[in-house]
Amino acid sequence: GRTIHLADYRPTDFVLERVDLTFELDPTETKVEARLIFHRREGVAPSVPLVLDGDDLTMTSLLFDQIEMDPARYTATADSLTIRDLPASEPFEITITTQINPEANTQLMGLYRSNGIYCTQCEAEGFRRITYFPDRPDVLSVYTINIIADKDANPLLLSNGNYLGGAGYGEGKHFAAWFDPHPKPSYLFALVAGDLGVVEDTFTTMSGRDVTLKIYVEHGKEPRAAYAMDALKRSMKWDEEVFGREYDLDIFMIVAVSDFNMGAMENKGLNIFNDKYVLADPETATDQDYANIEAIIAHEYFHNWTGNRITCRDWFQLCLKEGLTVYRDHEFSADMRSRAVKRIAEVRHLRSEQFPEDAGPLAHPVRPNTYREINNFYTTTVYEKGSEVTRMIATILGAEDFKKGMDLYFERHDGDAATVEDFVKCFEDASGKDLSQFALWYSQAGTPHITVSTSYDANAATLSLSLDQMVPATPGQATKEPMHVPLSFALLCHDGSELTATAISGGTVTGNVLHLSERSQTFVFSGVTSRPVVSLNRGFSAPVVLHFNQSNEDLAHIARHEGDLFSRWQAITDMALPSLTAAASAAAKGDAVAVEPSLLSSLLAIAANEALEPAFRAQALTLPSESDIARAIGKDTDPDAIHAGRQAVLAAIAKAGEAQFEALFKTHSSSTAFTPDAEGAGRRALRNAALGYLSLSKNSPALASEAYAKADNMTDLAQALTILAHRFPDSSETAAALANFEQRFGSNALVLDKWFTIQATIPGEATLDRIQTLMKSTHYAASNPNRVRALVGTFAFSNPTGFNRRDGKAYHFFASQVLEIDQRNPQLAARLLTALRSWQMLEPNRANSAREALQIISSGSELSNDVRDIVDRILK
Ligand code: B3K
Ligand code: ZN
Repeated sequence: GRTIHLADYRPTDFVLERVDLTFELDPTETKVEARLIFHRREGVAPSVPLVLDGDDLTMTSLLFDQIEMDPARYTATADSLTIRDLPASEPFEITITTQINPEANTQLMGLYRSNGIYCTQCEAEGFRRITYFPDRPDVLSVYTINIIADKDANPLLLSNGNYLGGAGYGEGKHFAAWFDPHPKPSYLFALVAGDLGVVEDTFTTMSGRDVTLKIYVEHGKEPRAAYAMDALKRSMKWDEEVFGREYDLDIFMIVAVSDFNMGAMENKGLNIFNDKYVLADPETATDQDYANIEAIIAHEYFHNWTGNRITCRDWFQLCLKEGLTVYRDHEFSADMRSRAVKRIAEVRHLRSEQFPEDAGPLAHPVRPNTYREINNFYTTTVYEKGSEVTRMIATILGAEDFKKGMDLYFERHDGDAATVEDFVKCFEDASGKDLSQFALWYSQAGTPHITVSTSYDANAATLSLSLDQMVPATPGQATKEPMHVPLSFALLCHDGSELTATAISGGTVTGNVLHLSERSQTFVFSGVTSRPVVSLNRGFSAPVVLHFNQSNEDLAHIARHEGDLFSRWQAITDMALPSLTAAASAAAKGDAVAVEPSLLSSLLAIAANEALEPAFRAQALTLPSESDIARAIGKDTDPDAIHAGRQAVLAAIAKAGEAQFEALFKTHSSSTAFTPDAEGAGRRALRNAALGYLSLSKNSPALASEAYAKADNMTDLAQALTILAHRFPDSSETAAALANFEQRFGSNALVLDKWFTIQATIPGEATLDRIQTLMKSTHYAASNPNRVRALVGTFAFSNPTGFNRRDGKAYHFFASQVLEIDQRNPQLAARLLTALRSWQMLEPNRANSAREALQIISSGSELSNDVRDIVDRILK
């Protein structure tokens, strides 16, 4: 694949006026007739040919204005169609017929068939696997779709927009026609056909229009779509209230399918979802599943405005729709649930997924400027860091001007294929602020590191806060400019109250936001009558790494008194990390592990504080992960030592808090009726955190085994099973529970995925064998992306000791899996491969083994463009 550059963008030579598609569906021989009306763009020379994208296509006919085209005038290959001698200015019609094989489409891009259901996935470049087309996001057109199929096998025929009508079509067939009045790019096209059950509802919009809502699922699973429907209605209402956005068609449909490369897809009026993010009931879904469903239903719905009505000019602008839409779904979940707890979860996720990406060989700007395979840029940098960048704009502008900027964006760019510059300009125009330095967040990769120090002058009653920023070099960007970093802060007095001080010099401070914009800056505050404790980057206002050596007393003070709950959690984390990294080096040397007493007391005080919500207390009790610790250590990491050290710290906490954990476990176990809301989820999280510690201090599977037996919802059941399997993998209790789980849920694919994941993440060397055995079980399905991710994916991403076993065998197993998966599904293979993105941080022996495994992949004979791109960048 060749490299595409942002700088090379230019509009198409031909304008696409209308699209008419007719599908004659057949499992292996589907016929697609595309009637496309074009005209030459003004100023384009008459000699310029029309070049359309294709991917693996077979053309069976080509008409020009309804008449068979002279073969001398065109060249068709599997991946392009070039047509010459076209009219200089008047519109013309091209009719292309292609034949495709949905059944054989294992890549799950374009039109494919899964479990008897025809469905499509066109973003980013899947439409070109259906027909030859100007398959790029800046080509907006109005579509009419006709679908012809076997009536018995496919009573349901769906596409975007509004239903026009349908009828019988002879020989057991029928047809349906759909029309989408909103011009859209090809990546938002969708088609679904098959036999599915449906849940129906209606939503009345703010202007009083009734919208029909339909969620299609496999027959028998309708009751499990109720929560998704509820989440959809709440999303529609929220987008009206918070962003003033109203839905724009008469019908909104969601279809759940079981083979899907990602979470879901925002096709206009016809979202297609991985069924994992639709189906839920208490017996089969965990609280995390419910939260994910709520967030992803919202995300895809919100795309209707941020993505569909306003789309991207080119794929470099992907963050324009993704970062913004993630920001919107984060805000939605924060409003539906606990804002602080949601923020903590977001930051944990950002640090564990995006920070490593930004610090390793796959680092790229939020808006990349080159790519070889666009599918590899649906990354946590584009999505999650993209969301953080939007959040910073809101922080810098304040709520009111941010809202004005969003309104202006919707007003100015509705119907456009826009750019990041267009977006930023709206906020500049709405606020009068200059965001040119801020815009570096889109173009400079790497997580800024900010070093902080304070000095207090009692005589002058001033506090100086010195900040230095450093953005590390990243691939292709050796040197960096200083960024505009908005840091929310508080100065806390002895009694915990907030001090209002005046910034007298050093830089701009607006409200409680300090604007760092130079490499080095010292802010001086006056009127500071006693030494305050500085709480910096409240609410995680900027996605940066802070180096701020605060004393344990100061951190404990923040943990006790901060009004911002996020910062209280952060203080606990900052106290814990030094203990955890010290524990890792002690474990490596075989020394005893010591735990800072102030950490224990702060942690247990928060856990016991009934004034705090249970979900927050559970977050505080969940220490930084092994990969967080590895990142804090930074180089030459030994996953076994990190694991052993962390376990020792957990054991010390478990011992110190045993009585308290017993009490917590009891109070929060009392059976109240299950509700999937944040409050119920919080109680279960605290209870299960306590259970984890108790199982450690008692060093026995008995409690978890009992909890497993008594569980009346999937959250408690899966947590109990996880504790059993991860802490007592060889116990008879664990074997019994795993067998019971398999027997109870063997026929439910989504629940069985949990069974695979729990086993794939058992720490230690032995897990590789277990995984290889599980792959041979009849439950394993290499063709199902969810199953592959549940077993191979979680092993590579979430099992540091198992995956990084000393002898390198797991890397080699992984390499063979990546090569094998690449044969059928390159996107899935490439995504899995990113699990090795931080290999250079490992101690030399493991790093060498990892490199060997990468070289094996790299020398694979038939690598996809997807895997080729990732392996080349990781090895570079
Ligand atoms: N826009 C899709 C992702 C498409 C991924 C293509 N490889 C889902 C989403 O972000 O909402
Ligand atoms: Zn999205």
